[in-house]
Amino acid sequence: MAFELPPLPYAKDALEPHISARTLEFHHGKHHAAYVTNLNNLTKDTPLASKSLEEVILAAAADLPAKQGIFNNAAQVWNHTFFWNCMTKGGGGKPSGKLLARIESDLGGFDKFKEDFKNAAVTQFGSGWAWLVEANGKLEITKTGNADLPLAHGKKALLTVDVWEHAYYLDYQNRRPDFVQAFLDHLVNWDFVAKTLA
Ligand code: MN3
Repeated sequence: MAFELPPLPYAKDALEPHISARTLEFHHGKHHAAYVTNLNNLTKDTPLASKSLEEVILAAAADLPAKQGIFNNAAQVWNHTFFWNCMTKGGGGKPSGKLLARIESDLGGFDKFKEDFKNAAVTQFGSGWAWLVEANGKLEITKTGNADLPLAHGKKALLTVDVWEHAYYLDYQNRRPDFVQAFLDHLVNWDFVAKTLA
Protein backbone atom coordinates (compact mmCIF):
# COMPACT_ATOMS: atom_id res chain seq x y z
CA MET A 1 0.00 0.00 0.00
CA ALA A 2 1.52 3.26 -1.09
CA PHE A 3 1.81 6.23 1.25
CA GLU A 4 -1.10 8.61 0.85
CA LEU A 5 -1.74 12.32 1.22
CA PRO A 6 -4.24 12.67 4.05
CA PRO A 7 -6.98 15.25 3.44
CA LEU A 8 -6.81 18.50 5.40
CA PRO A 9 -8.81 18.19 8.65
CA TYR A 10 -10.77 21.36 7.70
CA ALA A 11 -11.84 23.33 4.63
CA LYS A 12 -9.13 25.19 2.72
CA ASP A 13 -10.51 28.57 3.81
CA ALA A 14 -11.07 27.56 7.46
CA LEU A 15 -7.94 29.28 8.74
CA GLU A 16 -8.50 32.63 6.99
CA PRO A 17 -7.51 35.37 7.44
CA HIS A 18 -4.46 34.00 9.28
CA ILE A 19 -3.58 31.40 6.63
CA SER A 20 -5.24 31.89 3.25
CA ALA A 21 -6.95 29.22 1.18
CA ARG A 22 -4.35 29.94 -1.49
CA THR A 23 -1.51 29.12 0.90
CA LEU A 24 -3.19 25.86 1.94
CA GLU A 25 -3.90 25.03 -1.70
CA PHE A 26 -0.16 25.19 -2.46
CA HIS A 27 1.14 23.99 0.88
CA HIS A 28 -1.08 20.92 1.15
CA GLY A 29 -1.97 20.37 -2.49
CA LYS A 30 1.53 20.88 -3.94
CA HIS A 31 4.26 20.75 -1.28
CA HIS A 32 2.84 18.07 1.01
CA ALA A 33 1.61 16.09 -2.00
CA ALA A 34 5.08 16.22 -3.59
CA TYR A 35 6.68 14.72 -0.48
CA VAL A 36 4.20 11.83 -0.66
CA THR A 37 4.94 11.26 -4.37
CA ASN A 38 8.70 11.42 -3.77
CA LEU A 39 8.47 9.00 -0.84
CA ASN A 40 6.49 6.51 -2.91
CA ASN A 41 9.01 6.75 -5.76
CA LEU A 42 11.99 6.32 -3.41
CA THR A 43 10.54 3.32 -1.53
CA LYS A 44 8.87 1.57 -4.47
CA ASP A 45 9.80 -2.12 -4.65
CA THR A 46 11.83 -1.93 -1.43
CA PRO A 47 10.99 -3.43 1.99
CA LEU A 48 10.25 0.10 3.28
CA ALA A 49 7.20 0.39 1.02
CA SER A 50 5.17 -1.83 3.34
CA LYS A 51 6.30 -0.18 6.61
CA SER A 52 4.50 2.48 8.59
CA LEU A 53 5.58 6.08 8.04
CA GLU A 54 7.17 6.18 11.51
CA GLU A 55 9.09 2.95 10.80
CA VAL A 56 10.39 4.41 7.53
CA ILE A 57 11.52 7.60 9.31
CA LEU A 58 13.39 5.66 12.00
CA ALA A 59 14.96 3.22 9.53
CA ALA A 60 16.15 6.07 7.32
CA ALA A 61 17.42 8.08 10.32
CA ALA A 62 19.53 5.08 11.31
CA ASP A 63 21.09 4.90 7.83
CA LEU A 64 22.22 8.44 7.02
CA PRO A 65 23.51 9.81 4.77
CA ALA A 66 22.64 6.86 2.49
CA LYS A 67 18.90 7.26 3.11
CA GLN A 68 18.80 11.07 3.36
CA GLY A 69 16.30 11.40 0.52
CA ILE A 70 13.92 8.88 2.06
CA PHE A 71 14.33 10.49 5.48
CA ASN A 72 13.65 13.99 4.14
CA ASN A 73 10.49 13.04 2.29
CA ALA A 74 9.09 10.66 4.92
CA ALA A 75 9.73 13.19 7.70
CA GLN A 76 8.14 15.98 5.68
CA VAL A 77 5.04 13.83 5.07
CA TRP A 78 4.78 13.22 8.82
CA ASN A 79 5.58 16.83 9.79
CA HIS A 80 2.92 18.32 7.53
CA THR A 81 0.16 15.92 8.56
CA PHE A 82 0.99 16.71 12.19
CA PHE A 83 1.12 20.47 11.51
CA TRP A 84 -2.38 20.50 9.92
CA ASN A 85 -3.75 18.80 13.02
CA CYS A 86 -2.05 21.36 15.28
CA MET A 87 -4.37 24.06 13.88
CA THR A 88 -8.11 24.67 13.93
CA LYS A 89 -10.59 27.39 13.05
CA GLY A 90 -10.94 29.66 16.06
CA GLY A 91 -7.89 28.16 17.75
CA GLY A 92 -5.15 29.84 19.73
CA GLY A 93 -5.69 31.32 23.15
CA LYS A 94 -4.72 29.34 26.20
CA PRO A 95 -4.88 25.61 26.96
CA SER A 96 -6.45 24.40 30.19
CA GLY A 97 -6.31 21.58 32.72
CA LYS A 98 -3.42 19.17 32.84
CA LEU A 99 -1.70 20.56 29.74
CA LEU A 100 -1.66 24.11 31.15
CA ALA A 101 -0.36 22.78 34.45
CA ARG A 102 2.48 20.99 32.66
CA ILE A 103 3.35 24.14 30.67
CA GLU A 104 3.40 26.11 33.92
CA SER A 105 5.55 23.61 35.83
CA ASP A 106 7.95 22.62 33.02
CA LEU A 107 8.23 25.81 30.97
CA GLY A 108 7.88 28.65 33.46
CA GLY A 109 4.30 29.65 32.65
CA PHE A 110 2.15 30.14 29.57
CA ASP A 111 3.50 33.60 28.67
CA LYS A 112 7.05 32.28 28.90
CA PHE A 113 6.05 29.32 26.70
CA LYS A 114 4.68 31.69 24.04
CA GLU A 115 7.78 33.86 24.13
CA ASP A 116 10.17 30.90 23.93
CA PHE A 117 8.18 29.04 21.25
CA LYS A 118 8.02 32.18 19.11
CA ASN A 119 11.72 32.77 19.63
CA ALA A 120 12.54 29.20 18.54
CA ALA A 121 10.41 29.65 15.40
CA VAL A 122 11.85 33.03 14.50
CA THR A 123 15.49 32.08 15.13
CA GLN A 124 15.44 28.80 13.18
CA PHE A 125 17.88 29.86 10.45
CA GLY A 126 16.50 28.93 7.04
CA SER A 127 13.92 26.17 6.66
CA GLY A 128 12.65 24.10 9.55
CA TRP A 129 10.19 23.67 12.37
CA ALA A 130 9.62 24.85 15.95
CA TRP A 131 8.22 22.30 18.39
CA LEU A 132 6.73 21.71 21.79
CA VAL A 133 7.88 18.21 22.73
CA GLU A 134 7.92 15.80 25.66
CA ALA A 135 11.34 14.34 26.42
CA ASN A 136 12.26 12.32 29.50
CA GLY A 137 8.92 13.15 31.08
CA LYS A 138 9.33 16.91 30.69
CA LEU A 139 7.95 19.42 28.20
CA GLU A 140 10.57 21.23 26.10
CA ILE A 141 10.66 23.76 23.29
CA THR A 142 12.95 22.87 20.43
CA LYS A 143 13.58 23.61 16.76
CA THR A 144 14.78 21.47 13.87
CA GLY A 145 16.27 22.24 10.46
CA ASN A 146 14.80 21.19 7.13
CA ALA A 147 12.85 17.92 7.57
CA ASP A 148 14.29 16.88 10.93
CA LEU A 149 11.77 16.00 13.65
CA PRO A 150 11.57 15.00 17.34
CA LEU A 151 10.86 11.32 16.56
CA ALA A 152 14.41 10.98 15.19
CA HIS A 153 15.74 12.19 18.57
CA GLY A 154 13.61 10.03 20.85
CA LYS A 155 11.22 12.89 21.68
CA LYS A 156 7.44 13.05 21.41
CA ALA A 157 6.04 15.89 19.29
CA LEU A 158 3.11 17.79 20.83
CA LEU A 159 2.88 20.96 18.72
CA THR A 160 4.68 22.32 15.69
CA VAL A 161 4.78 25.29 13.37
CA ASP A 162 6.27 25.09 9.88
CA VAL A 163 8.72 27.94 9.31
CA TRP A 164 9.75 27.04 5.76
CA GLU A 165 9.08 30.13 3.65
CA HIS A 166 6.40 28.27 1.67
CA ALA A 167 4.33 28.14 4.89
CA TYR A 168 3.87 31.91 5.09
CA TYR A 169 5.31 33.74 2.11
CA LEU A 170 2.06 34.26 0.17
CA ASP A 171 0.33 35.73 3.24
CA TYR A 172 3.16 37.38 5.19
CA GLN A 173 6.10 37.65 2.73
CA ASN A 174 9.23 37.93 4.89
CA ARG A 175 7.34 38.60 8.16
CA ARG A 176 7.87 35.23 9.85
CA PRO A 177 7.34 36.71 13.37
CA ASP A 178 3.84 37.91 12.38
CA PHE A 179 2.97 34.46 11.03
CA VAL A 180 4.13 32.74 14.23
CA GLN A 181 2.24 35.27 16.36
CA ALA A 182 -0.96 34.62 14.38
CA PHE A 183 -0.39 30.86 14.76
CA LEU A 184 -0.15 31.21 18.55
CA ASP A 185 -2.97 33.73 18.93
CA HIS A 186 -5.53 32.33 16.48
CA LEU A 187 -4.70 28.85 15.18
CA VAL A 188 -3.26 26.42 17.75
CA ASN A 189 -5.55 23.44 18.36
CA TRP A 190 -4.91 22.97 22.08
CA ASP A 191 -7.39 20.08 22.25
CA PHE A 192 -5.21 18.17 19.79
CA VAL A 193 -2.05 18.99 21.79
CA ALA A 194 -3.72 17.83 25.04
CA LYS A 195 -4.90 14.60 23.38
CA THR A 196 -1.40 13.96 21.98
CA LEU A 197 0.16 14.50 25.41
CA ALA A 198 -2.32 12.10 27.03
MN1 MN3 B 1 5.76 23.05 4.68
